[in-house]
Amino acid sequence: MTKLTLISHALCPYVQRAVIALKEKGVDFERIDIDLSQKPDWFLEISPLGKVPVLKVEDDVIFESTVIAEFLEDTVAPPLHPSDAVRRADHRAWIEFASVVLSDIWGFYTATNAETFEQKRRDLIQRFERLEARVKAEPWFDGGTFHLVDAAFGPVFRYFDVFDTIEDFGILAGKPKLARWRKALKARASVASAVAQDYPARLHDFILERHSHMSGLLLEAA
Ligand SMILES: N[C@@H](CCC(=O)N[C@@H](CS)C(=O)NCC(=O)O)C(=O)O
Repeated sequence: MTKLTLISHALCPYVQRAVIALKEKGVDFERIDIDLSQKPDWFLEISPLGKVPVLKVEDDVIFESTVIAEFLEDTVAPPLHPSDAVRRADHRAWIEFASVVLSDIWGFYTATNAETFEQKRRDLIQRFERLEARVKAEPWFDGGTFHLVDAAFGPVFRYFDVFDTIEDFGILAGKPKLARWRKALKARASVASAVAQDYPARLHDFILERHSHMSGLLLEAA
């Protein structure tokens, strides 16, 4: 058996993608969470960009969540990409879209003033309108089969479980397919177990530490 070790962080959405893919493929792996504010020397030595996730395959190192997922796709059944080349390319493109949404979400909760916060909120509304037009949500992105693209969006919707406890920001409102898909993702074992039980409390603390506009809203809601 090849020994797989995933170098991770408790909150990282990109780590979650890799964890979901590993779990969907039923692969045994060891997870090591590190403190990204104090990166260990051994981690900096093996991670060219200083980022998680990193997958160690025995003594080899694979970095970048998308590349890790593609490596698993190349090496372990069942396939989580469509067999048709055009559909597969489409799924890969929407995984890129998920990365842009994650970056928008970061901009949203770290915005330091109300104007930027509102602009980021509007950007997110537009992104999710685009997504609503594409997904099938029956119950997954492209119908009845769970794919890697679903793994990429699980961590996206998880943010909103925490944001919703602060305020309804109206970002996902009026998007019935996204609501259906979000519910299915939340209930999927691989997605649910990609983070620890204390994830919501940790994300609350992480947002508070940003001293952002959302930190203020969180304090008001508490
Ligand atoms: N493009 C990378 C993004 C990974 C990423 O941004 N990881 C963050 C945590 S969520 C990180 O390690 N940040 C540490 C840093 O940038 O110093 C991927 O898909 O794996």
